[in-house]
Amino acid sequence: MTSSKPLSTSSLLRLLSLLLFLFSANVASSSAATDCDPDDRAALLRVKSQLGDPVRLSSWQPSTNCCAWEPAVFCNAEGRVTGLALYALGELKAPVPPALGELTALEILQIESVPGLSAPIPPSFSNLTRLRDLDINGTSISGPVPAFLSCANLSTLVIANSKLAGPIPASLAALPNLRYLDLSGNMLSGAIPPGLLHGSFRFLILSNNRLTGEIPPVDYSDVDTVDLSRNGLTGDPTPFLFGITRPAVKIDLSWNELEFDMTGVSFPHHLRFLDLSHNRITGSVAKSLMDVNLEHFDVSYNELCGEIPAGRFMAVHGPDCYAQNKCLCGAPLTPCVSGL
Ligand SMILES: *[C@@H]1O[C@H](CO)[C@@H](O)[C@H](O)[C@H]1NC(C)=O
Ligand SMILES: *[C@@H]1O[C@H](CO)[C@@H](O)[C@H](O)[C@H]1NC(C)=O
Ligand SMILES: CC(=O)N[C@H]1CO[C@H](CO)[C@@H](O)[C@@H]1O
Repeated sequence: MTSSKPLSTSSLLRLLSLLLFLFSANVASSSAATDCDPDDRAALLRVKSQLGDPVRLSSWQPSTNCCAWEPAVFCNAEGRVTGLALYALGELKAPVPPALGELTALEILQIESVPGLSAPIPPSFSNLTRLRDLDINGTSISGPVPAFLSCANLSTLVIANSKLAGPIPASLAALPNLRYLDLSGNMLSGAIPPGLLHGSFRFLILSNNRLTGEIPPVDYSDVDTVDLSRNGLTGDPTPFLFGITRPAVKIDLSWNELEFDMTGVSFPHHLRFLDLSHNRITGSVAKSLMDVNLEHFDVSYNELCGEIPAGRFMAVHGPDCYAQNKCLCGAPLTPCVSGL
């Protein structure tokens, strides 16, 4: 009998890619022949104790090789812990263990479906300078998206001096290697810190939280996916959408409280996925969308009005993309009344 939720398909895929990455990067450790680093073992035992000694971590015993502990510790050839996946830990009630920040060789940290895990992300995480992938999903962690995940001071500087060319150097962030940040399905609140999308980010997923405030503008980033859906974000995100030099391929801002006039917005041609549904967008559907080859497009549940632009890539979008707006007309909806 277990009270743990089964992992979602996406979680399983992420876990599989984690295993593949760690396996291919560190074949030497696959036999778990290397004994683990004593400091890392001590840190892991503190993590276990800070979690309240869950039964699921019963293989985590002193004087055993921590590289073989389940679930799921991964080491490199030197026995340093480079990956940790904590999931399905059963019923526990504990804050995020600060001792995780002592695992300074960590490259991938994944915590999934641990609803009893609460409290803010501890400041000790700023010591995880080698972290490439931070994935905390389906927990009760609260508080802000930590400022140490961004390089706020530098982005302020870049915005102030628009002559400065090139991406924000990620080396100035506390976690310069961070590329994949998924903090979806938690209880994070407050505003998204400015400078969060620094040079090395590829994926930023903050969906299903309680984030508020405006989406901060971005000057330079190589991000592929931005999913900020299902929060309470407000304001006009268009400076954000177009600040990105190499525009994100997937942008999901659905289920927020965004308010802007879409009429003159020029959407980047690289977009493949754009979901702006369930917001408070006004004006008419932007003509620039005719030139964007979107595989997924949704502006339903907004306050748009007027004739839907026709031609080029617009033809593939069905009526559902436009449902529940103020007064949209034209294909694929009903023809506009002449004189409108
Ligand atoms: C980071 O690690 C150093 C050295 O172990 C420690 O002194 C410091 O308190 C840690 N920082 C945080 C924020 O925990
Ligand atoms: C960023 O700016 C704040 C206040 O403006 C300052 O206290 C802090 O030390 C700065 N951080 C860095 C890393 O420069
Ligand atoms: C990527 C991923 O695993 N996302 C999941 C995060 O948690 C929410 C709800 O807790 C799921 O719906 C997502 O699929």
